[in-house]
Amino acid sequence: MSDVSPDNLDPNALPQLGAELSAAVAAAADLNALEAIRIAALGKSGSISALLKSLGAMSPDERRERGPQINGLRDQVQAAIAERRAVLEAEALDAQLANERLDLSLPAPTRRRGGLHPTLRVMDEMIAIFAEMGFAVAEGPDIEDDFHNFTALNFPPKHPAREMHDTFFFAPDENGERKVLRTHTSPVQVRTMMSQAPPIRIIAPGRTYRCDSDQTHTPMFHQMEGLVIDRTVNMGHLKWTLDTFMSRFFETEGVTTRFRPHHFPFTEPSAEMDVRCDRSGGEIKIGQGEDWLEVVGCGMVHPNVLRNCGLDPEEWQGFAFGFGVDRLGMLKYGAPDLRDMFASDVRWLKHYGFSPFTPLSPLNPG
Ligand code: 2NM
Repeated sequence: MSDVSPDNLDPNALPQLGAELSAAVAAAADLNALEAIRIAALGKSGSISALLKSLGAMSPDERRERGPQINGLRDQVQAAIAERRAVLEAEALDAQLANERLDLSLPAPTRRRGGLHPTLRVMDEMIAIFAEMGFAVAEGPDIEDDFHNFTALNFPPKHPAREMHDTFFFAPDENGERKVLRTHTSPVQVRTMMSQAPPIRIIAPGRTYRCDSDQTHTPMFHQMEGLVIDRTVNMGHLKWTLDTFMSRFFETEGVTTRFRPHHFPFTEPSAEMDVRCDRSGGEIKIGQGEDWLEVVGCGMVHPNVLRNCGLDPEEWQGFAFGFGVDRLGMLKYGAPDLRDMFASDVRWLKHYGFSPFTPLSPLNPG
């Protein structure tokens, strides 16, 4: 390396050291080599650190001249290292991903039995109940565009749910369009309304994604939404459908429910439905007691949504609802923390999981 000790005042010494360090950084073959260069230049006794320390002993005039040069050199080398590190880290990740393979042909130990995850089981129970009421299952992609996830559903352009903290956005594609991980299963309803002639009676179960994590939120969770479109559908039909579903799901005759006014962009009027419950014993019991638990969002499909999906609101109307599958499953089977649902702890899965051969419910035995 060139001699740029603090007393070497050759005006070319600093640029030359910068060029040498940049070349060394660019040639660093791996992260260890890069770290060695960083320590030699910017570490406690590194060459640039020594220059920075020498500033203190300089006369004010000298410092005014040398200060910006030395700091500039430090910034230049730091930036070069950061850039090289990003490249090397990306290469290391690519190599790791290319090498990681799971051999699915390995024979499974015969005494260790798999089971159904509670979410899957709960989803099957729900589908069985709605199927009895004449609902078909509809599905759509997890990766959605802005139109199907937001615009068609009457979200105003600046609606907070579009913002980064709630929605997982992909990097923009060549047309500048940012795809999203769907934040609800409503885009499935949009796709159904746009591709099938009414009357429509569907449920849309599936994975949904929001940038959120605590005891009651996980970045991925499962939703089930429902949609009925016909010529004379009203809130009474909605209430009967949800009341009937809740009684059957919680296997208690006559679950008491109440509607509270609410707001969603895609329904008007909108409501949240609560079920009567009892929290006095430390756990939640559904269908009795003095407390209320919010379980479903719902409403009459907004005329703008119908129009956006090619339906004439003068001719067709409908109701829609949505709820969290994992959350309702936790309430039914008494698991306290939503995050445990996705932790893949074998002991937890054994406790809360289901044998594939247990009948679904008294209504639908196997
Ligand atoms: C909810 C609550 C209320 C809903 C609305 C629609 C559509 F597409 F018809 F506009 N799909 N789902 C809806 C309504 C979803 O989830 C809490």
